Amino acid sequence: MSADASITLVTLGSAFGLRNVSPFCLKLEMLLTALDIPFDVEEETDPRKAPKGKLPFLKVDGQLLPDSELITQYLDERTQGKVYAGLSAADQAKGTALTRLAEDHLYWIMVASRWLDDAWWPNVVEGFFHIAPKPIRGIAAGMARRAVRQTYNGHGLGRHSLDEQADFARRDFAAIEGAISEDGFLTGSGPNIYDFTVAGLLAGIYDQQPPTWITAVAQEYPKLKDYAERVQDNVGVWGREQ
Ligand SMILES: N[C@@H](CCC(=O)N[C@@H](CS)C(=O)NCC(=O)O)C(=O)O
Repeated sequence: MSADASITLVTLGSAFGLRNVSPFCLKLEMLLTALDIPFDVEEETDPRKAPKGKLPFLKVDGQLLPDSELITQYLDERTQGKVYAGLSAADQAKGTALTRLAEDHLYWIMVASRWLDDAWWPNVVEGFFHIAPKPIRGIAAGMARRAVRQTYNGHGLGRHSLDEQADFARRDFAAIEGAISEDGFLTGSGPNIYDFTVAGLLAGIYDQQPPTWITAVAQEYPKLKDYAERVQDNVGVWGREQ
């Protein structure tokens, strides 16, 4: 793929007051913008149409690249190392650990706070399934909800009480807060891929409308909200509807 190949980012659309409802999609939108790479955005409501059944994916001159982390590696190669430029081995180790915390742990608690709370569930049906024909909307939504519950239980988090899940989230938030440097970012004096990952997730947690229970837990960490705002402001890409 040539370095000037045209790029389309295929993302989930808007829902819950969020312009970009997926943290993985928002991360790549931030990264492409920060790298100054021109790109188009295409919305896809059905992740099953993605090469690995998850969004985002990238279209590069007709070729489909799945997975935000693999896409990040591709963008690093395409820009001759700009994604990780200036980051020491220690920075990258810290960033990778925080990425795993955000994407493989905290993300799932956020998903559960949307999908598995009976009081919030109607927002998911409205936000994600409004395009399904009315007669099958409830069935399609119910099947997807069962799959999320199964995944959450398989992860292990779903086997804990709500109070315990909230405390897991608190420890994640506290870890991120403790990782923010004096310069206001995770590593270095400006935002980079690791900030896009973490702040992209926090943006959805703070700005989702109506708030879920994890939003209330996150409000206990005002410095994190400031951090998420700082990253979005710095790159000029916001998760919420402006
Ligand atoms: N590891 C993937 C995760 C992407 C992901 O989980 N995307 C969600 C939307 S936020 C999705 O497509 N879920 C659909 C499904 O799991 O069926 C990445 O980094 O791109």
